[in-house]
Formats: sequence, structure tokens, C-alpha cells
Amino acid sequence: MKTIFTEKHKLRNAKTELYGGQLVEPFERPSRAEFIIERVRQAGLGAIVDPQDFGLDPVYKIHNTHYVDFLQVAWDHWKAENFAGEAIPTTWPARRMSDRVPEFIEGRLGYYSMAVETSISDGTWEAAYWSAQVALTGAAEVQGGEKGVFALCRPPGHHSALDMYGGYCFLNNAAIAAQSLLDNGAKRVAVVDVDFHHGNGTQDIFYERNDVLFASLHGDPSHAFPHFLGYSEEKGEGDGAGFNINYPMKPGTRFEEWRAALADALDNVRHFAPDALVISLGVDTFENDPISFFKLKSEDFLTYGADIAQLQLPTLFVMEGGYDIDEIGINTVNVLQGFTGE
Ligand code: Q9C
Ligand code: ZN
Repeated sequence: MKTIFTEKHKLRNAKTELYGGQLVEPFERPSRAEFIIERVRQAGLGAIVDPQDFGLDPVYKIHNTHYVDFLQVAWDHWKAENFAGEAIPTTWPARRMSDRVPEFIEGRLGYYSMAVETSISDGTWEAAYWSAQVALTGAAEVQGGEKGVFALCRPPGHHSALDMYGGYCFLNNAAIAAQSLLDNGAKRVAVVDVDFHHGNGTQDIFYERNDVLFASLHGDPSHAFPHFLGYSEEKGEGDGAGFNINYPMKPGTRFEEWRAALADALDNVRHFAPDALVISLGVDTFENDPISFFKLKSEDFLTYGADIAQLQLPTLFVMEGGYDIDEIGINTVNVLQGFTGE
């Protein structure tokens, strides 16, 4: 299996994350991708190739222009205010407030974010841009005839929607890739999100569409980030009614139960009969993940990679979360090796 990867991910190197009332080193840090690519090499998974540059047009199919403009200049605007720390929002348009976009950077950060832990820092935009290009290159490889491709995206994407960043995500790489598959010949695409967290951004983007089936397995939002989306009653609206499927699961969920949810999601994909499959691949379902509460073991990742392969669909794996850096490479590559059966 080919891996799409660029060292440009290192440009996303924030110093702070607001966690437990303190500014800590971000869980979403450059070493994550380094551990993964090292394991890809060690396991001999296949060729490692640089992304092509598809520009911003495919990004604008998913995100609106004023949001993308904001991301490109947010750090410069923040820096111009001479604040001591990284760019962090402090106030949001909550219930019954105005939806006008403020001019001042603090207001704009609140307008365009869905969570506070994700500091914007120098280089963030460039890394997010190239992360999307990694996903787009993966999509092109899948349409060129590859059975399975690994887009080693960093920063991740599935919490990002039309005009929102947060949850360590800026551009929704999986959604951008799925749309690119559609724009280049696929009639239907399924996105299955196995990251521990609900893919709120991807759900929101495709919620009223029937050309993309979205299924997400995740920690029950009543207990887990992003808290405000991901319940089982969210099934899609309008043309999209029935094309969104959520599998929220309780703290302590073990592989047996998780795998049964995956089997149901894959049955739904089979029934949908897509031309291609995108897996939002987060390995924060691991039992030792520092911010999550499922109990998957390293060998379980091999098992479910093989389950996904049973669909026999052209498949693009898009990297999302996973924070236990000692095991992140093994768990990620286990899914891919389970898929290829090698
Ligand atoms: N108590 C991804 O996995 N904060 N994003 C969680 C835990 C945000 C996760 C706080 C987690 C974002 C791509
Ligand atoms: Zn996650």
C-alpha cells in the first residue's frame, strides 16, 4: 500500500493546548506523524510518495472562502496585536446572539471555531493546506487504480466543517478527498469514521446529501468531545435522510462491541454500494490513549483492517487522531496491514 506523506506537517507545531484548565504541550504534535511514518518504513508497507499540489479549488468545494481567507491570515492578525501567547478564542456566538462576523481577531477566532483547545500558531495554515493535498493525492491514487492508499494527513480534519476549526482540525481532509472522488467520476462515496471522536465536521458537511454515506463510531457525545453532535438520532435531513449513521458508545467499550458496530456500519456501506470508501482513521480508540475511553488492543486494529477489506472497495485511509505516541505507529499500520492481508 502506498503512503502519501510530506514533512510539511511539521509546520503545525503549536506550543499550547488548553487542557484541564492549563496550557499544556498539545496532544496533536509533530512526533505523531514521525512515529507513524517510521512504522510504515519498518513494516515495509510500500512506497512513500509526496503529495501533488491541487491548489485551493477542491478545498473550496467543502469550506467557504471567508473561512479559508480567515485561516490564511489569522496568525498574522493575532501577531499584529502583540499578544504574548498563541491565538486562542475566548468568546463565541452562543444562543440568541448575532451571527455577524466581527472584524477584530478575537471575535473572528470565536466565530470560526467550535472548540478552544486548538491554538493557531505560525505555520498552521501551510501545514493544514498540505494535509489536504495529501488527502487529495490519495484520492487521485485510488482513482488511478490503487486498491488501498494511506493518506498520512497531519493536522487531522474530521472536526472541521464548512466554516469551523477545532478539535485539532482546520480543513476536513476526508471530506475534501470524498468530494474529489465524486468530482472525478465516483457516483457515490461512503465515509466511515473510526476515530474515537465523532466526526462532527464530516457529518455536518454531508448531512443533506445522498451521494455520501457517513457512518461514525465514537465515544458517546454525552461523555466525549465534541459533546454537541454525534447522537444516534442524527440520521440526515432532506435528500440526506437515512444517509448519516452514528454509533455512540459508552466509556469502557471493548473491541467485541465496537466490532459489532463496525459490522453494522459496513453492512450499510455494502447496501449503499459506493464506488469508493474513505476511512477517517483515528487510532485513539486504543486502550492506552491519553484522552479517550475505549479499550481496543493493538491486535484488534489488525482484525478490523481485515473486516474493512471484506468490502472489496477502493479505499482511502485518511489519518485523523491517536495520541498514545508509543503505540500510534503500530496501531495505525496494523489497520493497513490487516486491510492488505500481508
Ligand atoms: N478531555 C481528534 O482526534 N479535546 N481530535 C478533548 C478530552 C479535544 C480530538 C478533551 C480532542 C480533539 C482529531
Ligand atoms: Zn479523535
